[in-house]
Amino acid sequence: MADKREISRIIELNEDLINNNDRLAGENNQILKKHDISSFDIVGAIGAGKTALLERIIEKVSKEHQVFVINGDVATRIDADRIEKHGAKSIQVNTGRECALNAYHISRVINNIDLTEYDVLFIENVGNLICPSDFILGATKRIVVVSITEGEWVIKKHPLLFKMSDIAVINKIDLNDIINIDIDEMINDAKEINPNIKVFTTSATTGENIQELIKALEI
Ligand SMILES: Nc1nc2c(ncn2[C@@H]2O[C@H](COP(=O)(O)OP(=O)(O)OP(=O)(O)O)[C@@H](O)[C@H]2O)c(=O)[nH]1
Ligand SMILES: [Mg+2]
Repeated sequence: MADKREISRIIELNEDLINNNDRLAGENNQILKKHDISSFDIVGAIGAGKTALLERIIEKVSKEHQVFVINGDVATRIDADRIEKHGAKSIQVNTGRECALNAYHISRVINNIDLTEYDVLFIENVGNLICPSDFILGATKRIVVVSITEGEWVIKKHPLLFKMSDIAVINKIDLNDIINIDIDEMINDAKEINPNIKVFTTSATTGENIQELIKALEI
């Protein structure tokens, strides 16, 4: 078992990691601002519909905006391939054993593409409602996505990401005829955790409320 000194060294290393991440995230934010790029970090549960929502958003905005997407995924490039079919450029970052993207991943990408070609950046994080809360990435706004199929308590159970986000999306509302949960209760949970958060209930399948969500992005 680790002794007290070893434990405090581990805590210090962890704090260093988070401090370095925050510094790099600040640099990312400056670079993106310098290029006038609106940037969004999308976090959320596995399979909640992050990529499907991005597909719908990109379909609607890609005539007016040049969009770049960074897709975080443990192992595949499935999401990046999906995105590229909808009129945006995309790069997949495979995180392997890490359960979230960090600012270093984003720094490597944005320092290796021609940012003058884009005015909107979406970063889809690895599907996870816990790990991304430790690592800010440098995007201007954070969007947290859950869906009604994760159960009506999913927001209450993961308050941290809702505290840190500007927009919350409750997706897959088209399935509520079958699931039959109290969606208003989920909206209240998000507002109770973060009174400033904007909440949207959407269906990436039917397109319901996607336009309203796009309006809230203010791109
Ligand atoms: N019925 C319904 N299905 C949806 C909706 N949004 C996404 N799906 C389906 O849910 C599954 C997961 O969607 P994705 O967009 O891959 O979800 P994700 O959050 O990007 O998943 P990961 O990147 O793997 O974490 C797919 O089969 C989608 O077609 C929705 O609004 N309604
Ligand atoms: Mg995805």
